[in-house]
Amino acid sequence: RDERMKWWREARFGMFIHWGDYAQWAGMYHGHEVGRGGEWIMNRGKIPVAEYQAEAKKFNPVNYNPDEWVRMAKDAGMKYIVITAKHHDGFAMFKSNASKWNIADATPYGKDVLKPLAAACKKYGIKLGFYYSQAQDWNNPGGAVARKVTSEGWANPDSAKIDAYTAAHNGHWDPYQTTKTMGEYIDQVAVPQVKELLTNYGEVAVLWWDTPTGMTDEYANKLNDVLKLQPNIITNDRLKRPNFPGDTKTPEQKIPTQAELDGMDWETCMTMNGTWGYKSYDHKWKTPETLIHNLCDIASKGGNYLLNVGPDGMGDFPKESVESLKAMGAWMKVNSEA
Ligand code: JFZ
Repeated sequence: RDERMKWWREARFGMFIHWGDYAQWAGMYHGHEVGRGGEWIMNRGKIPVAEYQAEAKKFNPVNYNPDEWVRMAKDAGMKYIVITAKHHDGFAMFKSNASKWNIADATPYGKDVLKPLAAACKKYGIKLGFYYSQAQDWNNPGGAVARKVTSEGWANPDSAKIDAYTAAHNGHWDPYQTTKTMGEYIDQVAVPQVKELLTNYGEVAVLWWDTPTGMTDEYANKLNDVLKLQPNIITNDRLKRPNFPGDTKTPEQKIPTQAELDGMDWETCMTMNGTWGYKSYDHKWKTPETLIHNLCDIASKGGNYLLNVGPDGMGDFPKESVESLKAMGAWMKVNSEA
C-alpha cells in the first residue's frame, strides 16, 4: 500500500475537472437560474429524460484542447488530474459499448474526450484519474437518484406534482428512469463502463467514486473487483459506506483541523467559485491568495488539494480559473523546490 500511495502522498496538488453535457446548460433552464451545482441541473430542474437527451444533440465542444488543459495543470504545479468520466446525469464522456448515452454516440462532437486527455497526461507526466458516478444515474434506467425535491432548484410551476411523484419513486421524476432495476443498471452499465475505463486508457491512477445512494455490498463488491484491472490504482471512500473505506478520505469544500486528522490519507476537493459544473452566472470566485493559502494549509497538514475547474460547453476553462492557475503556478515556482 505505501508503495502504491507514494506518488499520491508526494503530489499535494491536483486538478478536478467537472465536465459533461451539463456544461452547455450553464445553470439555466427555460430562462431560470437553477440552484446549486451546474452539474445537478437535470435533477434540480426535474428536466425530462427526452428533453435533456435532445439537448445533447447540440453539445459540440470544438474548443476542447486537452494538451492546453494538461499544460495549465502542470504549470500550476499540479501532479494529477481527476476528470468526470460520468457524472450523475449518466452521460459518459467516452465511447461506451454499454450505453449509447455517451459523447461519441449522442452528440455532434462524436468523439471520446478521455483518449486525447490520457495521451496529453502521458506526454507531460501528469497522472490521470477518473471520477465515476457509480450509483446515481438519471438517464440510464435503474440508476439511483439522491432524494432531493424540486423546490430546491427553481420555482417549477408543476413542483407540487413533481414532489409527490419523486417522493413515491425514490427521487425519480421520469417514468423512464425506473424501467430497469438498480441491479440491472449495475450489471449492464456501471460494471461494463468501469471496465472500459480501466482497460482503454492506459494507466489509470485514481478511481473517484461518488454519492453511494442505493448501493449494496453486492453492488460495491462487483465494482471494487473491477479495480483489479489496474493493480496500482488509488480509490476514495465514496464507493459505499462504511465497508469500503478505499485509500483516501474526501473532505469536501473544507480543510480539516489538525485535531480532526486521524492518520488516514486525505484529499480536500474544492471549487474555485460556487459550482463544480460550469454556470455562466456564478461569480463567487475565490482569490488566488485564498487558493494559495488553502494549498499551504493542506500541504502543511499532510493532505492533498484537488482543485476544481468547470470547463464550459465549448470546452474552454473559465478565464478566472485560468488566471488563478497562473497565479498559483507563479507562486509555486518561487516557493517550491521541485
Ligand atoms: C458530490 C456530487 O454530487 C457533486 O456534484 C460533486 O461531484 C461533488 C464533488 O461530489 O457532492 C457531494 C458529495 C459528498 C458530500 C457533499 C457533496 N459530502 O460528503 O459532504
